[in-house]
Amino acid sequence: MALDKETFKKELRQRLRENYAMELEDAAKQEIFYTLGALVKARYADAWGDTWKEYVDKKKKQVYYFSIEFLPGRMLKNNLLNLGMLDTAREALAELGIDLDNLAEVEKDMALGNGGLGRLASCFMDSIASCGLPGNGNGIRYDYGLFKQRFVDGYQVELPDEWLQGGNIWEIRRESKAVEVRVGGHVYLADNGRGKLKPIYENEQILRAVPYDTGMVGYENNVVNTLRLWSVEIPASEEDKYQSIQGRRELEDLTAVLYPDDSNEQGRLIRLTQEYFFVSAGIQSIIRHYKKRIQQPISKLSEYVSIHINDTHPALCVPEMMRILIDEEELSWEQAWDVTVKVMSYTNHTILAEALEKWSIDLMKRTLPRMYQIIEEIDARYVHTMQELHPYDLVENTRIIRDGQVHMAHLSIIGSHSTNGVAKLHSDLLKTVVLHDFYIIYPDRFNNKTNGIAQRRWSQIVNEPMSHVLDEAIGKTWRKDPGDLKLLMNYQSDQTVLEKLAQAKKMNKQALADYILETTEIDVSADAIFDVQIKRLHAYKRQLLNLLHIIKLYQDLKENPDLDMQKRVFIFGAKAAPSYHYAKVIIKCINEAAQLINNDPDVNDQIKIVFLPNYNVSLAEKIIPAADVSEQISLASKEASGTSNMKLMLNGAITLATLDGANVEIRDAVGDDNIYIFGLTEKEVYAYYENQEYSAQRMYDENPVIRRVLNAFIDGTIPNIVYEGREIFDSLIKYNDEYFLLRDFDSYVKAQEEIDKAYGDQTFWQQMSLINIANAGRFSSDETVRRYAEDIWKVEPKDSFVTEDVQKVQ
Ligand code: T68
Repeated sequence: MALDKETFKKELRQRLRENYAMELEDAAKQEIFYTLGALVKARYADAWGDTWKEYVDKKKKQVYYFSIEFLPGRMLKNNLLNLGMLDTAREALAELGIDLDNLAEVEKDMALGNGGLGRLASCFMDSIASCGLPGNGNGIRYDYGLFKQRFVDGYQVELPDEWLQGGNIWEIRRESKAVEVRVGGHVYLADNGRGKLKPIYENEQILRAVPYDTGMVGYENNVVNTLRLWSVEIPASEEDKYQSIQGRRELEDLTAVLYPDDSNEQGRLIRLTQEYFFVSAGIQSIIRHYKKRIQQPISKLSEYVSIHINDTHPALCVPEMMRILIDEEELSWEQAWDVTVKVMSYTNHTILAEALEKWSIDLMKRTLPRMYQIIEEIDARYVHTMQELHPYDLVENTRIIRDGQVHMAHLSIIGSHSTNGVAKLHSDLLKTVVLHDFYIIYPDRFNNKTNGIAQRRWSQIVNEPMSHVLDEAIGKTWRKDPGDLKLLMNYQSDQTVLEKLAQAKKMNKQALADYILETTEIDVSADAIFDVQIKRLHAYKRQLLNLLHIIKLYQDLKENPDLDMQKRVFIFGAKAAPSYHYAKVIIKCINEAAQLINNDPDVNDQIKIVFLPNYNVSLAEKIIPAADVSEQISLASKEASGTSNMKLMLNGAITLATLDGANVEIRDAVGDDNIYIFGLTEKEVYAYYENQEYSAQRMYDENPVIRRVLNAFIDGTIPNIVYEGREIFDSLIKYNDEYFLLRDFDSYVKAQEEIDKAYGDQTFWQQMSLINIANAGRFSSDETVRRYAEDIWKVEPKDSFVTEDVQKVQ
């Protein structure tokens, strides 16, 4: 049933009266927001129930996406858009004197993730629902999301993210679906009286896992899937054991905080327990549902259920499934293994060796004794089978338990039927380098699924000015089918369209400039090039290379204030893991360089640095539509894919990139003339590793520009970084520049100079920008999840959901 403006207003008023006993005119922003949230939730409640009922009635195969991180950001506008209510709500609210965008700011970001990995999981949730695919998320409901970042004296300071304060309107606590998870203690095997062994648990701790469900609303298709997040509680039966406040705290802390790890594993007990907690709770609830509602033999599980292991954090899915099938369902090991491998699939998101997860045997045994027993058995059987077929070294290198550690990637590959990388280059590197030994053993298990983004959010919601220009030029079909953005290619030389796109960009830049002024007191001109690098702070992502180039420009300008160049604003957004010292040093240096440059009258506002604090999904939504240049400058081979590159391209930014991750595919999509590529290729990087002939010292000695730039870090040019500057200098010279910044410096500077020139020719620039937008459709996560669904999960979309259901929603 269509919701017209008048009904919308009436319902909003009515609900406000019911819930807050007040009139709209007296209500605070918060109260209106919560009321609107409840109204929206009510609009999809039936569809949510119906979707689930249909999956059950038709016994449809469902996929469960297990991820220790989900990063949805704010959900109000996304839900409004997907329900086909965004325009109605905006206009109706305006008539009541309320600005929707302003109201939407009340919602706290749901930031249960660090970066790309968690955001990808949320883009997938949106796309799975929007493609009408039967799929659900399974994760942890952290009480505190990723820390809030502030800068004090240029240093990063971390504050708790109290996102649940004030309540979360989207979730539903499902008491009746709680399950128990057992950790710690001892386990031994005894006869079960029927000729089989069963595990006997002693002194174990019982945790109660309570699910909170959030509806994942599909785009105008009446499908609402479920994101299930688990929270820990003390079971009633165990209350007596937790009489001390301290004991209760320890237990309740299990789901209190998200590990701000990014790529460096810290190997902490609580993290391992977190991993088991959400895996065990999730799998138990899947099996319970299967037995109760699907009622098929457990040996047929893989015909109805697919489980995806997003990075290795949920790798315990493999032994936990084995535990349930063997210990509880009493399958034989062989039967259970057959089912498990068919059900599981795994995505790898990194090639950095230090980020590959490993746990010490000792910790695993103490924390999860039954898991360890099962992993040991999987490992022993793997070795036994493979040693007949392959050389000793190959088997030793690929086994799960090695050098006193449990290798989670090995467990994931051996225990699943599919392992994929997240961009073509990354998937190739997995096969040829990182997981080469596994590729020899299981060639058929390896495949590529290039990442994608939820394009509706990253265009329609965040960039309305551009969306309207697109509607006018190519019609509205691109909103449902991003492939239709291609139609824009017909307007490459259409001055009117180019001009309108440029105006939209200018509006977005002005809005960002206003935000920058308000939050940082830095005054930037919307006429300058907005040059953007937004991503987690990590040495391999090379924010430092960006800074080195800025320092060079600064020195050039000091020497020649009349230098002929475009105005530029360098915009950064990045959090460093709290324990990642070097990343924090880089933040400090960027902030001090900003102080210096932004306040030096000689520079005359030609260049500015803006480091916006607390980069998160909502801030990305402000920055991305306003970007002219997208910095994707990781050392080739290190970035698995990247996804901000796709979001920026979709919003018409020109990519400045190394041939790394998905940048390679962006280059293929737009052609060499519409992207700026620089730096070593991945092959050249590997060649350096092999012949070890790289000398940063030599680059410093022989290249006066590099020398002058690096000296700025230690000679007082950049003030207030006595220790930090030295550390940066040493990392590049004394420790030989692990990420080849100096080797790529000249070609980076050259690419930047070309960008400067290109921006001077506005028509040329606008054409490049248009070509980028037109070719972004292939990076839609709709397409990505369809590939997963067909090739890996074998789940099928809801039949004919398009036409009838769109009408139903209206
Ligand atoms: C990212 N990985 C990749 N990891 O770096 C990025 N790691 O190239 C890719 O586009 C993205 O995944 C999606 O595939 C991460 O974001 C983490 O955040 C992480 C968190 C905990 C432990 C290890």
